[in-house]
Amino acid sequence: MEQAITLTRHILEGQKAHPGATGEFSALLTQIALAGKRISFELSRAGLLGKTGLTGGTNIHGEAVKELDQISNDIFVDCFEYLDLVSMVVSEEMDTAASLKGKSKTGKYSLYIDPMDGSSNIEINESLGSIFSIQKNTNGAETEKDLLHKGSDQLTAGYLMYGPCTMLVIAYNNQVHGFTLDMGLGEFILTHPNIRIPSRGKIISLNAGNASKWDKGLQNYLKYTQEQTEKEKLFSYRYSGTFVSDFHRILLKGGTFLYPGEVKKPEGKLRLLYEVAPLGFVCEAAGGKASTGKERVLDIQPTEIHQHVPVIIGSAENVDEILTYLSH
Ligand code: AHM
Ligand code: MG
Repeated sequence: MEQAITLTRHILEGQKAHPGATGEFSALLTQIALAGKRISFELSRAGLLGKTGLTGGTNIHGEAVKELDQISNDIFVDCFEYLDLVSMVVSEEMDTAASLKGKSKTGKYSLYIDPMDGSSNIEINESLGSIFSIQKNTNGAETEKDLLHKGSDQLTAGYLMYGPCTMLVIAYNNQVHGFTLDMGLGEFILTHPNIRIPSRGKIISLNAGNASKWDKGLQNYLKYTQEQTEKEKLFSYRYSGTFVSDFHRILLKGGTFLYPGEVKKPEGKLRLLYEVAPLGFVCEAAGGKASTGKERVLDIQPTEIHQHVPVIIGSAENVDEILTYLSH
């Protein structure tokens, strides 16, 4: 353990390597880590304290809000409220962007979060996640329109994964690093430095129950993977229903995660600003690809904060292969 690189040490060393650094980036990452520790703690007791149920409310997407959706959202807001660095927060659990400019008007950054990803898995004690993205406010951030930045402009993005261990995966400067929470020390330890996604992989992660509603080309791709699997075991299907966990498996093992649009609902289910763009940023920084089927995820100019987009994300060769199947 003596040689362990904690997140704090990693951040401070990064700061030293950039003499002009203001310490702001370090402060932002420290608060993300704090939010992750607090949510992880809440999750570890939720089953015992009977906090796995619904609040009775519905979010902007028409989904029933779980108690832990609300708790995690409040934790993120609380961790950034007093910092004076983040001026606006966009969250899956808040209908409109929240302004954190109560104390001063200096917030230079905006935060985008899916505070509890995979919340339908809460009551079965399945792996869950939180997704985050931070953008620099180029022209101030007064209105929701000012928050509609392309994914390629993200300063940093990543996720927390609450599995058997809690992990923090962060992408910035074209690098991806993974940290594992040591519960005893209360510190994230660098366990996965410089993650690179395999250029090709066997895993396919999708909800096959929706296949009859997809584009014909994608149905043909699914058929092809089934035939190949029968013949040569070229593919293997894995799906947990938590985007973070399904993506994490792809990041480490290679393959593709898909949540396509349907012919009658082409925009798909997942949200651009706080689900698809952040994980797209992580994937590209690790050497992979993220596409909607029509364009690179990070090139999309958002038109509204809760926008949905289809996604095909993972190993570059797998994503390219899927794109050749799609009808345009
Ligand atoms: P959530 O953020 O409200 O939990 O919803 C997003 C989740 C993703 O984590 C997951 O990939 C997807 O919804 C699963 O959807 P489905 O049950 O339709 O397969
Ligand atoms: Mg989600």
